[in-house]
Amino acid sequence: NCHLAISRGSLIVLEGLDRSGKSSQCSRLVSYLQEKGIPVEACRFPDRSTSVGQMISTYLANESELDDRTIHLLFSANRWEKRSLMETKLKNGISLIVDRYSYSGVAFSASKGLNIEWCKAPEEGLIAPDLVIYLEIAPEKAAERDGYGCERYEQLEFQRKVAQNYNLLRDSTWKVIDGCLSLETIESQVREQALECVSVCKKGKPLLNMWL
Ligand code: NYM
Ligand code: MG
Repeated sequence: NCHLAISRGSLIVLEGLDRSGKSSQCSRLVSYLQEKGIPVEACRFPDRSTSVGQMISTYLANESELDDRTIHLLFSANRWEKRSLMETKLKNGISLIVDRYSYSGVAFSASKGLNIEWCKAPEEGLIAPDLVIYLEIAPEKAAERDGYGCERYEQLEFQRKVAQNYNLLRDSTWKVIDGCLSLETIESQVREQALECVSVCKKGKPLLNMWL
């Protein structure tokens, strides 16, 4: 029979502290892959467009108070509500470039003193990224960039703890890039990692679930 298998897309996540440069690199990478004719879409967490996302956004703006575990589970639910759509896209050959994922979920919540294993538990069963690009920047350096906004968590002391928790989460899917390099240098390193990842996934690397 004539079965044309579509090679799957890659799940590529960018992580890092606030002001580490993730969002700019995500959009640059998406444009680059598009220019190369690779089917790709951008997404980000929190996805503030859903009703769960609006609760998160209100909380981040300090316009509501939520118990630490409650907001943790809302961030997780915000990924769960996108899981099946993400799987469909990946299986249809579309690569996803994601600005923050479960690592943000765990690193930020654990910085409030929640147990890290407890934080990881609700992420279990989400799609595991094929590649995590971590833009590493000293919290002090990030704080020098334009200052922080007025959202919750955007404070130097807190970001120091987040950096320590990110360190505990590093695994074999992570590629760490020095976030203090020029935008262009970072961009070319991101491109190189992403192209390699896309080609490995195309060759049939299986889609797996968290945690790995
Ligand atoms: N954040 C993000 C969490 O605390 N948990 C999560 O699961 C995710 C995805 O939200 N300071 C935090 C990290 C950021 C804040 O994200 C808003 P952004 O990328 O600045 O919109
Ligand atoms: Mg932010």
